[in-house]
Amino acid sequence: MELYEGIQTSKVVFAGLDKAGKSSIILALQKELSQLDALKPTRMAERKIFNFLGKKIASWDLGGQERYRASYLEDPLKYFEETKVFIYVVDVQDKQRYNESTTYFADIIKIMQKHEISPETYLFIHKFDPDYKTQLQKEDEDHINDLATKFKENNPSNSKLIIYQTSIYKPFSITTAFTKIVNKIHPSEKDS
Ligand SMILES: Nc1nc2c(ncn2[C@@H]2O[C@H](COP(=O)(O)OP(=O)(O)OP(=O)(O)O)[C@@H](O)[C@H]2O)c(=O)[nH]1
Ligand SMILES: [Mg+2]
Repeated sequence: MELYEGIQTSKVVFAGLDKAGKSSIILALQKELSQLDALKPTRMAERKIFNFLGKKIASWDLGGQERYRASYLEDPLKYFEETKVFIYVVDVQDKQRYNESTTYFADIIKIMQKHEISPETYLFIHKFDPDYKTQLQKEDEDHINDLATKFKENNPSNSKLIIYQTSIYKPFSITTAFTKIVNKIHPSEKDS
């Protein structure tokens, strides 16, 4: 647990390529969707503290531009130490960069393993917009399944990779996923 003003917070790291939608997802979790239009590419790591279901969350939004990616991998403890939850975001509509994205994911997993950091790990297959979903061809569905398989292969066998399909055009998809995630790290008394 991290301490912030003496209060315990759970560190949740968001990573993924640039433009994957990480900062948008965080705005959705903060119920600040009106700020979406003003979003700019994130420079390095942006930390925010917010409440979700009455729990304090410290989100670390790791800007995904190439030059920043290298610096997280070079100084992993600074960014990944004490991570409770690791959420990797991939843009499902950016097929050209599926490989680049799985490679970056694998790099982060490897470096966390090396430092014995083992957060709960999730994959958000993002930009799964309602209209995108209806236009999906069988071929696209196969690609997405392959993508999920590739991510799973790059995740250490001892931790399960849970996958959610999300879209800012369906904010509920984001808050539902995050509710499950938060409930898992903070089980209510009756569950524990
Ligand atoms: N169609 C669609 N676009 C989205 C969705 N989520 C985010 N976007 C758009 O994708 C673009 C990039 O979003 P950001 O949230 O800034 O992406 P990011 O991952 O934070 O990017 P970096 O900060 O550069 O790492 C913006 O134009 C968003 O409006 C989504 O679910 N569907
Ligand atoms: Mg960003």
